[in-house]
Amino acid sequence: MRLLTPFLMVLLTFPVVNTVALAHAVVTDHTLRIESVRANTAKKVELAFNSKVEIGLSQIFLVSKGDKHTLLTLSKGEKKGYVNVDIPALSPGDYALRYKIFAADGHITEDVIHFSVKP
Ligand SMILES: [Cu+2]
Repeated sequence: MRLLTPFLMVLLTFPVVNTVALAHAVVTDHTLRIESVRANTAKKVELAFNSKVEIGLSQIFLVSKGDKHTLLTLSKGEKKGYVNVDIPALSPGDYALRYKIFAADGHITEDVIHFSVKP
């Protein structure tokens, strides 16, 4: 029993950890993958999450050259878990969206999506 206990703990912990991880808001799709962002043209990008998102508690920053962060405006997307973000007109170059998404379950997910603006 002494030896078995650690094994049982591992077996019991794994499914629980898995379930919790699945409950977090994770980007499953976003329109930046499909369409490119044109230079000097403001654009609305839709991000799809696998969980209901609390818009008011979530933040998306535009990261530009020199690690400059700009807070972007978010709005509710058409479907559950969809968030629209307004990307301002940008000059050609490499950018990223750094997001902190607050899921309905109270967890925060942070990640970065890279994209480039073509001339
Ligand atoms: Cu969670």
